[in-house]
Amino acid sequence: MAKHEELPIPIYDNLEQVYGGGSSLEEAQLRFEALKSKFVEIFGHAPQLFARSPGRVNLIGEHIDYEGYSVLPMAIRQDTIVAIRKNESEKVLRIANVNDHKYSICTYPADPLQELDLKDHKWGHYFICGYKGFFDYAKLKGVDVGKPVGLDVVVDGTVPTGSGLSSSAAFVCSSTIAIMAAFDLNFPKKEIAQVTCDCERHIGTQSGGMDQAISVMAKTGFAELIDFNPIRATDVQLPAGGTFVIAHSLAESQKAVTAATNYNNRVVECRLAAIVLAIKLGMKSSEAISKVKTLSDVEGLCVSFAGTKNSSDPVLAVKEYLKEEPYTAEEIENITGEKLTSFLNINASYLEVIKAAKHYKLHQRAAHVYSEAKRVYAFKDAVSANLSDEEKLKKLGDLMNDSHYSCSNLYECSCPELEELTKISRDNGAFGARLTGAGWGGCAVVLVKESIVPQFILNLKEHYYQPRIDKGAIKKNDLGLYLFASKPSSGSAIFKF
Ligand code: NG1
Ligand code: MG
Repeated sequence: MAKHEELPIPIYDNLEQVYGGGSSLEEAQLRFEALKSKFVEIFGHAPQLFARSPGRVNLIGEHIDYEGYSVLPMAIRQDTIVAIRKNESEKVLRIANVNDHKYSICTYPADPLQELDLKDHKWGHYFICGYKGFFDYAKLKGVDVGKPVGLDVVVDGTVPTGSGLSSSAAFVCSSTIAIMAAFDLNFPKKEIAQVTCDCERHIGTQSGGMDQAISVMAKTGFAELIDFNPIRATDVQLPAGGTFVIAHSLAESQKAVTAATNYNNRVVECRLAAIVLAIKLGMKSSEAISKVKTLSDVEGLCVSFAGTKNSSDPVLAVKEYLKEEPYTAEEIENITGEKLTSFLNINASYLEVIKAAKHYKLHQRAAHVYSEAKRVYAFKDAVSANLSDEEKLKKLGDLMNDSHYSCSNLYECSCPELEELTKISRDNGAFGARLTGAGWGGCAVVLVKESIVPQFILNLKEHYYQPRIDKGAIKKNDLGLYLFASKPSSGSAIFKF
């Protein structure tokens, strides 16, 4: 039998396989009907097909996917559905949203070579990421898709935006898959996971591939260990008796807008840390500059260094060779013998980072990445260890707490709201709590004993959310959008009815 990731995206003629039965199925039926009506209302004809992709919560392994290290997310039930129809008579892409108060219709030329105006960020840009990526990929595979035609599109997303639950990947993946299906094409999931990761970089964030990989390859009932180069997913069955609660800090993290000082800044800091470390470990600087892309590229060198110290811990090499005080650009250039602006001239977003950065915290960022990479494997090992479920849950909780402290202190991607929320969670009996996704706002993921979940949610409501409801930050009736228990749900799917 072909492996899960070798299979194409499943095509269904009903909603049951994805949305199950009972009230969630009824809810899904209503959503699809409303989406279809909206489509007919705007474009005057019914959609050809639908594609859906879920958001995700990352359980552990933060800010290490772009460094080549494995991560451990699970898909959530919230998703993005894209309804689509080819429109041969129009040469435009018309992208509408069921929530037209918040997202007004965007129009783009039907030209896969168009450049996105990143200074003028529009929600429809994420669809264009998928559009550009689809044509690039078809070309790469030697598939003739003919001349670009117009597309009519309506989007319905339920993943909260700017929350670290990857609404962006859910949107990019469902868009790319919808476009492929509209052109009667389908590819193995692992290829689509890679394509959609490349696609999303058109928005300007230099992301790793975690979000797209889990969105495309998720399976109901399992978290997945995602490896990169090549992309691979391994099922992880979580211990019984524990539930992951997702809680929004209500601080919105607008990653596409703050990239230069937050997300892309860390990507650049990691790259510089990797190059400097490689040079200190004996690599010629010209070789380090041309070959070393990620901290995982240097791990081999760290291990042979650490071997002389009788340990194989790259964190030791970081302690030995990267100073704790932040590096100035000049200090780094003295080590590399080349200007940052010359060797980071690989893409425009790196140059934006250099312009905005005062200094570079190489020691702290590398220490986070190497220690977090180890925690992912410790988490996976704890799940399959010979322990009682309760003991396993305690271990997982401890690892999640350690991951949070590392994100907060070494990677500095937390914020006061996430600190408060994770502390309240721990004080109210959680096994562990951590920020999830890029951070700087967005959600926390909390591991809670299943039997106390209702009480835990009440406590969080009282201590974290009520004061904010009182101040009018959110409406009481909307609380369920910001605070909910989550089970691992299924990945991308195409629907043709
Ligand atoms: P969020 O903020 O959830 O989109 C981002 C990246 C991931 C990963 C995490 C941090 C994108 C699309 N996703 O997730 O690849 O690096 O941050 O672990 O940029
Ligand atoms: Mg995102």
